[in-house]
Parts: sequence; structure tokens; C-alpha cells
Amino acid sequence: MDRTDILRVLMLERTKQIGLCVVDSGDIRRGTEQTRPDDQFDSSQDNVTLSNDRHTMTFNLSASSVIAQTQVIIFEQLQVITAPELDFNKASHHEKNENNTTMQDALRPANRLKTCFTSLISTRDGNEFVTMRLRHVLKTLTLSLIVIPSFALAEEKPNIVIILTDDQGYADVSYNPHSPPEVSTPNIDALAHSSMICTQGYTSGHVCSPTRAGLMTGRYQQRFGIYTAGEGGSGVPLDEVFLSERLKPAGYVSGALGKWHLGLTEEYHAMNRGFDEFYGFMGRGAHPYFDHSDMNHPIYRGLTPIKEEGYLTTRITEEAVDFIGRHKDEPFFLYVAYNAVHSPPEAPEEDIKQVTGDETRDTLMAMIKHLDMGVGEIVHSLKKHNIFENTLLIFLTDNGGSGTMHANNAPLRGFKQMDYEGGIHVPFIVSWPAEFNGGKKCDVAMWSIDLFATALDAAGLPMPKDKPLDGTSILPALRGDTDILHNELYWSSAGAKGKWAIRSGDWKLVAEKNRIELFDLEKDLSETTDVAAKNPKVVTELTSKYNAWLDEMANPISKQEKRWNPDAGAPAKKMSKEEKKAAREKRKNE
Ligand SMILES: [Ca+2]
Repeated sequence: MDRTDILRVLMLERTKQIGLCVVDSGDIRRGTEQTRPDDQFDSSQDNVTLSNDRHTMTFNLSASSVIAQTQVIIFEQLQVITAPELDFNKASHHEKNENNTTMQDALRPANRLKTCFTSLISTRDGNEFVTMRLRHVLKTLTLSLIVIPSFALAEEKPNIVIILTDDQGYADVSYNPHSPPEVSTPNIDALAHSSMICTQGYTSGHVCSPTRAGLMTGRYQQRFGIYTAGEGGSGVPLDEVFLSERLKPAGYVSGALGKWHLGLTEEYHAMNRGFDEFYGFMGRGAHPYFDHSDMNHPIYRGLTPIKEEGYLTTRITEEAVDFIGRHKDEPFFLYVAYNAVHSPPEAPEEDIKQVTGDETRDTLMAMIKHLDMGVGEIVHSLKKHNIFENTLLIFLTDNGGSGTMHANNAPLRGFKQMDYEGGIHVPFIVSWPAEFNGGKKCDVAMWSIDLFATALDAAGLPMPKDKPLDGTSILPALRGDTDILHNELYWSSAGAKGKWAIRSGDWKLVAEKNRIELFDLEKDLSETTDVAAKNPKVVTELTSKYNAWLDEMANPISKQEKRWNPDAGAPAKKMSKEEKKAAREKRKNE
């Protein structure tokens, strides 16, 4: 159907199922208006009749089978939009009406609508109307058809999908121009190029668990005493409220997949933090990819440990696709926390190609291949169910690429466990085609803590007052409405290691014990040149900002000191072999 005389748009909404019909000009009478709850509606036979005390309208849809097909027989709410003057060919489109709006403006959403439908329509040649789930079109039209007064449509909630990968290098995505030739992530690249690439995306921790604690609560994880992986891994205090809980009142079903790392015992389990479904493992940063037989650290489905087989990255992808298929008709929040590409380096033998001469790196590439395939399948699944457009999809990594895994963070300095950019500045992609166009970059500094407020904003929910958020919605930045979201960003892993950092504008202070370095990120993103000596005032100012911030934060759960204490001195004795081994294990699991 390539007719240019699509004059009327009839929208049918039935709770969460939305059908949309594009009908011929002859099918609807002119002069209709928004229906009201007491309007009569009859969809028997081939006619749809709508009447109230002013009008009676009969639409000859002449294909009741199609109605049945699309399950829009019983309507709880019916809204009719008409735009009588819509005519794609008239020059008068450029004339302004009393609302200072041209018909051209009014037609813009209709044209978008037409584009959206082109492929579908072409496969249903000759059909009078087509139907499909297209929630975002409702919103687009609601916002844009301003020539029609007093007109409101129930807004469909977007799905929210967060894909959080683990320890993936900044240059271990091939859309990064600095990525070396062995890196190939075609699916992540395709997503990036159709999305907003956030070039200044950070995580609030330089290791796994602190970032997750901040992401799930929308608050500085230090507010509730989490500075390190050990502290976060022991559990986020139970009075903190997770995103999954906040989304519930808006009717969201929530699923968490993969690595939890926010507590080992049942009270901290995802199922007790607002998630309706869980598949994955609980505590510790690492989990074997093939061998799931250790029932002390099992894979869970819901609250039940299960015997499991298969490559874990693939299994997580399958679970994600299954979740999307089962919940495609309701708003959902899906948190896909791949443990890929955290250690141990394990991948299917046939995928490990000897390319770099470095066995760990080659294995990492094979792990990334499966991760990339997973992202591709999740996107494909959303598209297959026609819900990709109205899905807020965020892809990011939980911290910088790991040195142990031979990740590549070019052009950034350092690795995971550091507050240099390489430890906290990560691949960060946001897609929501219904809301903003992709294929662009956003250079506004933002971080993982912001995803909470962003999700609430997208779902049309108010920001909580009982536990005020430290993050803020990034949507205004993505729409180009603001170029600043935060005056400062703070990092701290408390006193044991004495590492902290602050970014304010383009200045960044990076501290470890007594050493404080200052970098100008605009000129020196790779943090090669310490300019602290040349800018003592900046150092003083940022240090006092950091100290004031840290004063507000809770003491570490683990009882380590909040600040590095130079007077505490070195450990009294050398570590024994066993202690060294335990420390190594601990590091491995961070
Ligand atoms: Ca990690």
C-alpha cells in the first residue's frame, strides 16, 4: 500500500495490547472527536460503530477476520484521531493555522508512521488496514498532532533493558576506532551505530560489585558503606530500594540474569530485591563458564539452585531471549548481567583462534565473540516482537577492562581496580528509537548510577523522596537539552588502598595514598601528564570537594578505614604463603 492518501488514523487500545489501523479515506466520516467512557461501541460483523450523543460513526472495516487475528475485539478504551485536512499533496500544508502550526508539522509524525509501516504494509499488499504493536507511535502522535485539541492517549511504558558486561575493555568493542584488529564485535557495533554512543560514560566503581550496588540503588554506593567488591559482595543493606522495586507500581515485570554479586545469602537474593525472575549466580565476581557442578556456588533459577550445563554466556543469552518472548506484551525491566568477560579465561575450543600470540588474549576474543552474539540475539528478539522501538536499551560495562585478562582499554590509561580512566570509563550505548534518533554521539559526562533515575524517567515515575537519588536522568542530555548532568563525579574505595578520584568539568584528580595527580581530560584523555604542580589551586579545591563528599558517606561495611591513614604504618609482619594465596583468590574474585 503506497497510497499517499492516508487520511485517518484509528487507534485501538486494549489494556496493554495496541493495534493500529490505517484506513482509507472513505472508511471514516469526518468530524469525529475523542471518545468518552460512556460512548457506545459495537464491533459486530464487518462494521465498527461508535456513537455518543453527538455523533454516530460507522467504520466499514470489511475484514472482521483481521480484527480477530489481532485480538482487538474487546476494547476497554477506544480513541479516535482524525485530522480532516491531512492531504499529503496540498501546498496549503505550509500555511500556519491558529496554533502557529503548519499541516506539514502535523504530518511529520504521520510520515514517520508511514515509514514505520512501509515494510509491513508491503507484505500485506491489498489489505485495507494493518495492525501491529507499535506503542511508540502512540506517543509520537500524542506529542505531535497538536492540531487536534483536547486529545490524550494512554502512554505505553517502554521496556527497559540493561546489558551489563563484565570487565570488557574500552577498546574491546570494534566500534571504538582505537580497537586493535583482533577485536570483532559486529553486533555491538551495529547497536552502537543505531544508538547514542555516550563517549563520557563512567561506572561508579572500578570493580564489579560497587558499580552494581550504585546502579541498582541510583545512589552513591558509599552512602551505605560499599567501597569494595568484598563489601558489596556481602550484600547491599536491606533498607536500600532497588530499581526493580521502584518500577513495580508502574506494572513492570523484572528479570535479572547472570552475575548478581550483591550478596551471597537469601535475603540479598535478586528475588528478594524486587525481581520476579532470576537466572544466574549470586556472590563472588567469578563463575566458571562450563562447569556448574559446584553446588556451594550454584546457578539459581529463582531461589532454587539448579544443575546446569552449557556455556554460561550462551545460557544467559537464551534466558534473555526467553524472557523477552514471554513478557513481550507487558512492560518489562530486564537486567542482563553477563559475567563475560570476567576471568577465568574460558571459551569453546573451536572459537579460540591463535591470532595475537597471547593465549589469554586469544581466549578473551573468543569470549567476546559469544558476548557479542548474545547482544545480537537480544536485539534481534526485541525487533522480532516489534518492541525494539519502544525499548530503552542500555549497554555498558561494569568497570574498565581487566589487566589479568589482557583487555585493551585504548586510548585510556590503566585497568580495572584503578581510578585512571581505564578503570572507570567504559563503553556506554543507549538506544530508544521511539524517543530519540540514534547514529549520534553524546559527550556529556554520565555514569552507571544515572541509569536508575533514567529508567524512572522513561517509565514516567516520580523520583523517590525517601531515598533521594544521587543519579539523574540522562534523557535530557541524550535529547540535546542539556550539556551537563553532574558538577562532580566521585570515586572512592576507602582507606585500605587509599584510592579515590574526582572529576569536575574536564579536571580530574586521581589519588592513591599520598600521591595526588591532576589531569586535564579535554587535552589529555589518556592521563599522560600530571599537571598538579602547575595548578595547586585546582588540586586544593577538588581535594576539599572530595573530602566534603566523603564526610557525607557512611563508614565502610567491612570496618576498613574510610580514608587512608599514613600513620597506621605497614602490616606488622610479612604474609605467609597461605595468606598470599588467599589474597590472590580474593583479588581474582573482585
Ligand atoms: Ca567487573
